[in-house]
Amino acid sequence: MERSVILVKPDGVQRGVIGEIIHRFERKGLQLVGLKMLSLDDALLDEWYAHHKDKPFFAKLKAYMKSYPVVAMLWEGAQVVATIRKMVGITLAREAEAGTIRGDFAMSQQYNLVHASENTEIAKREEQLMFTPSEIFPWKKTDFPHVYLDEEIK
Ligand code: 3AN
Repeated sequence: MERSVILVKPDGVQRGVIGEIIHRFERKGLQLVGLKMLSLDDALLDEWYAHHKDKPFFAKLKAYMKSYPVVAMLWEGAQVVATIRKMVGITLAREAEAGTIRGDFAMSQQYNLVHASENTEIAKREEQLMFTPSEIFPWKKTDFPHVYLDEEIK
């Protein structure tokens, strides 16, 4: 099944929404297969945000992402990358749809609480950058027969 990497960013850790974010994904029926707190460094951020390295906000973005620890999560589910992007909302948080994480809890373009893998290819790269194999737990979630049809999780 598909996996997506989520970071609760420094503002999300400071604002105390780690539990809220986990709660939303759990209630949705997604499966948590990796979870840790860490401080990001320049080497990881340069790879993580390589597509933003020429943007005017890159230096500020890096300084912000290093300012406090983040919480990294790996979530699994059918088409989970797109599902989570929808639940997170658009980058400019004050214009994000009500009912999304950013729409409900944030106002800023930079301080938008959470990072979510953009597509399945990026999700695979981010999983490898963020988690070692021993930090990933493919446990059997016994409620799946109540969450999915059999053919949806083949
Ligand atoms: P998203 O997180 O919605 O996928 P990206 O990948 O475009 O957004 O941007 C990555 C992060 O860079 C955002 N979450 C946000 O913190 C920051 N960012 C994006 N655009 C801007 C901007 N114009 N000014 C300041 N920070 C920005």
